[in-house]
Amino acid sequence: MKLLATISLLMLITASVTAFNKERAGEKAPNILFIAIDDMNDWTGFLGGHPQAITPNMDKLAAKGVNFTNAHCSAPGCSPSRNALLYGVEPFNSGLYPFYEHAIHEQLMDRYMTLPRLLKENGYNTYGAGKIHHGNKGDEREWNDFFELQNTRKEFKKGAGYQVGNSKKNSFRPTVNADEEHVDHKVASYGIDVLKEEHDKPFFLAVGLVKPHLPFDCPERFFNALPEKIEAPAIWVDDLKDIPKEGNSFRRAGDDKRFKKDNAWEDVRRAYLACISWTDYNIGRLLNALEESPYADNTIVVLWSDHGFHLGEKMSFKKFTLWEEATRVPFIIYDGREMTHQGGQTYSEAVSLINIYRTLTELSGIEAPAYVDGESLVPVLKNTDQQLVKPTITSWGRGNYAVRTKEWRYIRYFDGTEELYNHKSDANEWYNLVNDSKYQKVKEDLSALLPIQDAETIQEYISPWSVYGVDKQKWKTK
Ligand SMILES: [Ca+2]
Ligand SMILES: [Ca+2]
Repeated sequence: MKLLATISLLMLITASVTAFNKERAGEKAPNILFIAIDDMNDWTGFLGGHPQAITPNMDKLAAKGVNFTNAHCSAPGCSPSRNALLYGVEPFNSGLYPFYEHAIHEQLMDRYMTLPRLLKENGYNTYGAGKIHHGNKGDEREWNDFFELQNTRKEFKKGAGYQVGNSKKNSFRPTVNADEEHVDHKVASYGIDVLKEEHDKPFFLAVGLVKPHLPFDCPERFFNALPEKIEAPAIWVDDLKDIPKEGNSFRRAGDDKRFKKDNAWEDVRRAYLACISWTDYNIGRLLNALEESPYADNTIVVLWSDHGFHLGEKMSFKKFTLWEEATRVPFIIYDGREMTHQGGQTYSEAVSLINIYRTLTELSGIEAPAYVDGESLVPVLKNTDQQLVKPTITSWGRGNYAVRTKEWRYIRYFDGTEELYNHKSDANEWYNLVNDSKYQKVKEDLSALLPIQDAETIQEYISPWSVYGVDKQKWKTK
């Protein structure tokens, strides 16, 4: 019975996948420059998450586009975040909560239509480079051309700095290699080359940068450009006392302890800020190439990061939590045609990256498959007073959800424990208000926004290393 239901659902989806192949992007359809960033939190100039961040190029883009200052990922991990965004389905509807090996895409491609593939099948030439999906592999169903990275694990020569033992990943040292030898330089250069070509069809150019993901290494001048003293984020020692057991289990407490013992937090934060500046530098190269190209006035730029990052807040390092540090992301849309808005606007209502799919299909005049989650942000691009209809939800494992509004964050774990934070009075999410009787109505209203049903976790091809901080059984059960 269950199998039959699954088969008929698949047939329904397959039917809808083929139905809109008739649609074609017209000659006037805009080009799209899609910039994917890995692990960048709000430590940028245009989001103000760290006062010493140096990001002039992204700041410039934010100043002429719409800067979504309260944007959140569908999941605070590379693989589930990117699967949600590119397939257009929330983890609680797809069952794609954890990390997956590359082989999962074969079955997902049968089930869903990815955004690049939809564009390719509807009149776009699609070009990709670097980390778009989790993993760096191209697929000819999605891409006319894809620049796959070779030797991404190549060992760089390193300058002085902090490193955990011999760990290649937990390294926070500058490189002494030439810019051109770095992955993100190559990925951006590929994008620049595409922008220099003549295009007879609209193009979708996806550039996937791999920094500021660990290891936090990049050319030394980006380390040197930072002030001598790096400020710590706001951290309160008693913050954890009102957090339920499940929330605590997501934290990367061991890293925090190690960095404290090694007196290394400042070095770690400096290296992270340096890698953000290096990423910004490569984005600047790309945006300059766009400005100098014939496509400057007919290209939509979408810039996003797959999730945020803790750098000591809540005594945690990395991502994989349902708190603000891990879910908030840079997200900018700039429409070079200036048909939709005047530019230089901010949007401070909560918004999810799940909305990128429907936004880009609307802007390119192609119908999104009916099953695609989220809603188009085109009304917001036209008028930033516009309210969205759908809630902004982040999933981390089946049954664990956060919902963000302009004022609130509400978290509910699979065992029913909860957190509630008021962002007007408590931007650091220090004071869990869930047991305060004054806010029971708020809590109930927010709780009603969470998914009523959630898909079973797809068990095949789960990466063995996908379950950071989470008991593996919890991916399987509620
Ligand atoms: Ca990531
Ligand atoms: Ca607290």
